Amino acid sequence: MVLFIRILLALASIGIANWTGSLAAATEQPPNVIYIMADELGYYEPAFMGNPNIQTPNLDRLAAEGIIFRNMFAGSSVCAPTRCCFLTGKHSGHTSVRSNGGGTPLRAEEATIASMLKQRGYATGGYGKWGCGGRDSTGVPEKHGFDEFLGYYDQVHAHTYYPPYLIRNSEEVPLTGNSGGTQGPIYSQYVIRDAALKFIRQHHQQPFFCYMPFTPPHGNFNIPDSDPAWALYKDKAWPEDARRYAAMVTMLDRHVGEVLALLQELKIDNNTIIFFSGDNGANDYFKSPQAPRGVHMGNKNPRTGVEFRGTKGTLYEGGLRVPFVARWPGRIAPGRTSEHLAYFPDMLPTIAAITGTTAPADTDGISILPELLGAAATPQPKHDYLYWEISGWTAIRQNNWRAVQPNPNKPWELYDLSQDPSESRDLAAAQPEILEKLVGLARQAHQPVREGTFASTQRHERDRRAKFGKHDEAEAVELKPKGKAKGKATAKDKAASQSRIKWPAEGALPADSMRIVLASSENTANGKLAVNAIDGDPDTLWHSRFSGTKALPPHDLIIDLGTERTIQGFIYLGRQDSGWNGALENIEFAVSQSSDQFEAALVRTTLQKSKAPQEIPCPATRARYVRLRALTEYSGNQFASVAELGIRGH
Ligand SMILES: [Ca+2]
Ligand SMILES: [Ca+2]
Repeated sequence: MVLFIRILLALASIGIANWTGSLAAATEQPPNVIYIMADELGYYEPAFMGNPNIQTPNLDRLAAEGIIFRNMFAGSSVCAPTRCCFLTGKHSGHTSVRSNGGGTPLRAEEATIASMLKQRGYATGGYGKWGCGGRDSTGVPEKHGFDEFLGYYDQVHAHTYYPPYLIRNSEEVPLTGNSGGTQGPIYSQYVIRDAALKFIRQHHQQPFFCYMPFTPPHGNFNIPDSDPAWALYKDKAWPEDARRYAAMVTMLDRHVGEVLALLQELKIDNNTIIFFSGDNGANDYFKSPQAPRGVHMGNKNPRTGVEFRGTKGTLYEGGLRVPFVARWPGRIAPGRTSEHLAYFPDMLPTIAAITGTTAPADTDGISILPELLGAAATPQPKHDYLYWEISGWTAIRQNNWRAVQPNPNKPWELYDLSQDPSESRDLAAAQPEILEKLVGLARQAHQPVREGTFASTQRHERDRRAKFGKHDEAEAVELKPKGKAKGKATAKDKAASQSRIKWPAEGALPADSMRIVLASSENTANGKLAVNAIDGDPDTLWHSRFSGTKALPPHDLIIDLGTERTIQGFIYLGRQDSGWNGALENIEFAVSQSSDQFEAALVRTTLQKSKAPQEIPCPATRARYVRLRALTEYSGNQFASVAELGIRGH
């Protein structure tokens, strides 16, 4: 009899495990999914990871009732890129948001966890820091599957907990009396937390996805003195910021507790899976000669003293390790830990498997559902490798081997993490074959970035000024580059160009029938947007990104002609001011019936160094989309700029 029951149990577990595509379909209602992501919480900072300084009783309970992943890695080591990996299921060699400028957009057509779940009828809400597209860009959350997103779209806006307003679905929600900075009457995290709880309450009778990329404990390190968490730390012998930071983590923990209590009150506890994680590696905050890895030591094991090398912003282990727990009563056995190597791109396929949804095909993640359920009958598939890139860094991990290149001009380093978890002994010279294999895989993993675009940056820049309470000022002095803005048309330039250039060019398709579908990058900081290349104004220009992380060639502009046309060529107008930065030299011109797949170029040519319009014919071809690819330019830099691009055809 006992044996019979064992067999039944085994069969049941096989059944569950094999249902990865239809786990949810087997239940009456697909499970709710909650993902809470703390901004900056380091690997060893929650108490359940051993931290002696910071109290996190609710997270400890979450961990005790669920599973801890001890080898969960962020998608990237800074805010915006890591969120893009999470939302799209892609690693950072394939994502559209690899710059951490604050508002770099997802492309219009990109699927996210939320847009995937919309197809399954989920209510979708997001509360906190978006970071994947400023207002009026192709990347805003409400165009990527979120019914509601309340919080900060741009990361600079999020650098105050007292903003004059938050954003809800691209509209401003005033926080009356706030004027940015470090104090004010309304603390934004309370507003964001309230909205998240309200969303869960409103949608608890239907399947919902609630994404909470909460901003604490990211700096500014501000928490109201009236918050109960402050009392726990205000008298500690740490610098004030370190005390504020600890209080912010404990406040965040309390907010997690409120979510747990609400699930119980609504009786949806058993049909809701909650994930909790950090967003990037620890930052050694508040370090000093006495505390070289920071006061709270997010990358130093408090029991053994073993350290992870690096911090947020680097691609050593310490830049990428995040605390991670998942809890799903009745499904995930309590009190487990996992050593499985996983990272943020895995979350989209995991949530697809949990909810019985079909994931988009072009992702890099592997569902961790087998590991979550712990069903021995279904082994957890493993990654061949995990890949990261950010700001010139590249890193790749395969099992225990890890190769890192801190920038393209430095040699690759190689570490055996099974012997050397702190990455202190470079084995590049001793193990050249292993290194060569990893570097080859890393090269294959990288694709040039293709960012989304802004229709206008006015409201986006306003949000960035709101950090200082200067949103209503026409221009924010703090955000402008010092000195004369390069590439900006002077009155003299303008008069000259207006007398010289006739635009639109004769025989070109009307500019208002065209639409930018993507730019590999655009320099939003001074308004050199991709839309400027087709706005009919010779005095406005598109420039590849040079503020913050410089974007490297090839630089692409892809344009939708609105309908299929017979394309006969294009007319390029270089920048009309006195500058030459980005003036195109070698280019390729390709056409396609789809916006994301182009055959071989119809034309490869060298443009002239000239301010005059240049006419480039191509064999007449039917297509709806065109792509201009800039390979080299005349200033000796690696930019691209275009004042106008006309398409010849009918
Ligand atoms: Ca962060
Ligand atoms: Ca223009």
